[in-house]
Amino acid sequence: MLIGSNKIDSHNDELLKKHQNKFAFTTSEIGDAEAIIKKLIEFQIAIPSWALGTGGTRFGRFAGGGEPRSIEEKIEDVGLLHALNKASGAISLHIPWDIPQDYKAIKTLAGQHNLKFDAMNSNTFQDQANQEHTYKFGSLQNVNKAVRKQAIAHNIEVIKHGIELGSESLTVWLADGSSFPGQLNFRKAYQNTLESLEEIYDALPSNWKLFLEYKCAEPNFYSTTVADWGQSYSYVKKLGDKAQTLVDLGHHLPNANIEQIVSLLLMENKLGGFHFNDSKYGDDDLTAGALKPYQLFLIFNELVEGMDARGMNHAKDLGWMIDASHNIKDPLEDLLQSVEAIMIAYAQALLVDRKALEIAQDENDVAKAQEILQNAFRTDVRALVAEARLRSGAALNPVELYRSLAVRQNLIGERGLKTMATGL
Ligand code: PSV
Ligand code: MN
Ligand code: MN
Repeated sequence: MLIGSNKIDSHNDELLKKHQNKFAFTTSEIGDAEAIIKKLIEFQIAIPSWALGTGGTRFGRFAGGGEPRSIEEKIEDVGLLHALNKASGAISLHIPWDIPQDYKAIKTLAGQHNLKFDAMNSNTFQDQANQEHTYKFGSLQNVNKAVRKQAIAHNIEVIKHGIELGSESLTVWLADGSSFPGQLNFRKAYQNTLESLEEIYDALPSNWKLFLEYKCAEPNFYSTTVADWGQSYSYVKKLGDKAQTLVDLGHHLPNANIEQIVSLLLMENKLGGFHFNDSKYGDDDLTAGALKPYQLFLIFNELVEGMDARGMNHAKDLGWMIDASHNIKDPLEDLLQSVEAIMIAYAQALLVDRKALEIAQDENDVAKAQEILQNAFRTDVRALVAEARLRSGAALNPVELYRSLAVRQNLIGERGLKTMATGL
């Protein structure tokens, strides 16, 4: 299914008057709205191929219908999102869930939807049918050299697929760790992992990055070999300039101060990218901003401050991606909501009066500093985000248009009710 610009235009025409009133009020309240809108238009958030189908838990999976069955259909789904919001201009593939057969055809299809290929993701946490060695006791950390070699070779193969598609980064997330005390020699596991990562790093083209994602627990529940930002930092520091840490919001122990982690990684030039989601208990259960929008804002506040301090380009110098699971919502609606929440947090962070905040900090004026941050957070910036969409040819209200065009029903008509998407 394609969403033509005529559908978007007529949707926008209907909502225009109301939008213009809100937009006029918002701009009368804030300073340089034009600069913020320009940045919002440039900002793109990649969509992972595995988020397009209904996820599940170990207790079951409730398929939503019309889910993409192939890499082509996944590209088409991201194309739909991008047509609606013009802010989802990239797809992130996961090998071997997405094996590109015909690179040229896939690149052409992505080009037709104005999509780029974001980071490539390797998978050494599941055993595949034709695989020689099992990853039951880890992959890059494994005590058995043959297993490590197999996992290294897989990562190198993923890089090769990415080169063909024009991707420029590899994200490594490892399930490696241990489930019981005594199972693992931590030091040896670290050293094996480092050596394995070094081999993968050596296979990176010069313009590529390696992002090392950390996660505090799961699927191992005693230790994880890349468990937190300090551990990831320790590896990427040793690997070299092309290696950086990737922060997934759902991968921290409860109450971790993620905004401080972000600030320090940026300062060390070791922050590579982001996986956005929200959670109350663990990992990626919830839509970005669904539960802790203030935390999301505080993270963006540090990102904007830190990137500006280093003269970085917000849109280009870090990898931005959603990584959430969709158990009961329509994944496409959920992804539209996530992008909106991220844009709102970003716009609010751009609103922060940085000079005033610096003065308040230098004067230890704690109350004033809080006023400044909360003034920005409590500003309703939705009309600015909508205006950015309007100017880029997207829909003023993507979820509303998605529903009124009955996109899901159309996809079910095209693909059937019982589809099995690959993914987490
Ligand atoms: C597992 O926790 C995970 O959600 C990681 O966040 C990865 O980024 C993703 O799977 C895909 O491998
Ligand atoms: Mn992730
Ligand atoms: Mn995760």
